[in-house]
Parts: sequence; C-alpha cells; structure tokens
Amino acid sequence: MTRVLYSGTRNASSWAFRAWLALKEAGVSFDEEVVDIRRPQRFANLDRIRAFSPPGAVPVLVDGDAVIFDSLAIMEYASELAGGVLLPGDPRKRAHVRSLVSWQHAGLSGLCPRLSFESAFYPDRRAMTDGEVADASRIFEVWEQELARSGGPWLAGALSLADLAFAPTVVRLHAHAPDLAQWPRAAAWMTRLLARDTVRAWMDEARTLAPVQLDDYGSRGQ
Ligand SMILES: N[C@@H](CCC(=O)N[C@@H](CS)C(=O)NCC(=O)O)C(=O)O
Repeated sequence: MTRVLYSGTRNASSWAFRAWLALKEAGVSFDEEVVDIRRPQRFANLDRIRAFSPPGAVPVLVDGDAVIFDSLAIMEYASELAGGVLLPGDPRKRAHVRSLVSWQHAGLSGLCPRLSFESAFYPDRRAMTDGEVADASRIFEVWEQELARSGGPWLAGALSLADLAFAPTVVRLHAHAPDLAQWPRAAAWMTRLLARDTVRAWMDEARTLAPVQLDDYGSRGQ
C-alpha cells in the first residue's frame, strides 16, 4: 500500500474527518497515520508534516509520488478513484454540489470557528448565542431547500460530497441542540447522516478521547 492518509485527532480534526469520510464512502483503500494535533505536541507533529506538505496541516493524502494536501482535493480525488460516485453525473447538478461544498470549505458564515468541532465533545455545552442561532438557521434553511428540491434522502438525491462536507457541521450543530421544528427534512437528514456507519465509526473513536478544551468557547457570548 503506497496510499497514506495523514489524518488528525478524532475529536479535534474536522477537516481530516471530511477527507477520511470521502475515502471510506468511495471504498478507496488506504493506510492511516493519525497525527496528534493536540497541544503541545501539535507543533512538532505538524512540523513533520511540513517536511513534505506545504501547509503543514492535516489531512494530507500521499498516493505514490502525489502529495494531496487539502481536504477538498482529497475528497474530489476519492470520488474520482471510484469513478465519480460521490458527485452527480449531470454537469449542472455536479456544479451545484461543488458550490455547496465550496461554500462549506470557505468557512460558511464563520459559525464553525465559534462552535468548534472540539466543543461538540464537551460534557457541558453552552447555549448558542442569538447570532449563532441566526447563522445556523440560514444553513438549516439551505439544507431544507436542497432536500425538497432533490427529494432526498441526501442533499443531491444520492449521497455526494456535499453531505460528507457538511458532516462536521452537523456534528457541531446537533451537539448544541438546535430547535429544528421548522426544518423537518433537514432534521431527518442530519439524523440519517449521523447514523451512517462511517460517521459513527469516526465519532465512536472521538468520544473515547479526553475533550480538547479551547480557551474561548465559553466567552463567545455576543
Ligand atoms: N484547508 C485545509 C485546512 C486544514 C486544517 O486547517 N487542518 C487543521 C487540523 S483539522 C490543521 O492541521 N491545522 C494546523 C495548522 O493550520 O497549522 C483543508 O481543508 O485541508
């Protein structure tokens, strides 16, 4: 096996989660090296990654002589290796899925840094602020519209990179117990995604780890 995914600590690496999910869902075989990105060992460990990957971040997929150092590039590659199974065959639908994935990849509304992936595993989670509820509502609305348009069960009908790209967002939001009454399709889709074997496998491991405390979680009261 010459294909190695350098992933990250299960309860702290949402980007690695996406890449790992796409490879698993596409049925691509790979070896995995979990890079411990918790402090203080994070810095030395990422320095080792920087020796062969420009950003010095995870995930990185090394496949033979190719170094693929961005989660979105890895997700696209996973789909390609499997004959494009994780993107719609129709070019217009494919472009639409890519725009959803790009929206997520570009940071959504800034919600994710405030409700960190790490915080989804805290035993005591704070309530979402009004601003976070407003940002989350926009995302729920978009998911509801996508599911209404495609007919489900996934955002684009069949499972696609869009569902997988949003998986860590679903984990974050679900952990903060939003009121989903207005968005029944989105609520069912979130439950469906969290129940997938691949998602559960990552999350089950993540829950065995000590929570990674970040300093600014409690103070984001604006
Ligand atoms: N855009 C990158 C982001 C990767 C990223 O930020 N990874 C985090 C861990 S989840 C990391 O390694 N951060 C270390 C750093 O940026 O120095 C991707 O999608 O792969």
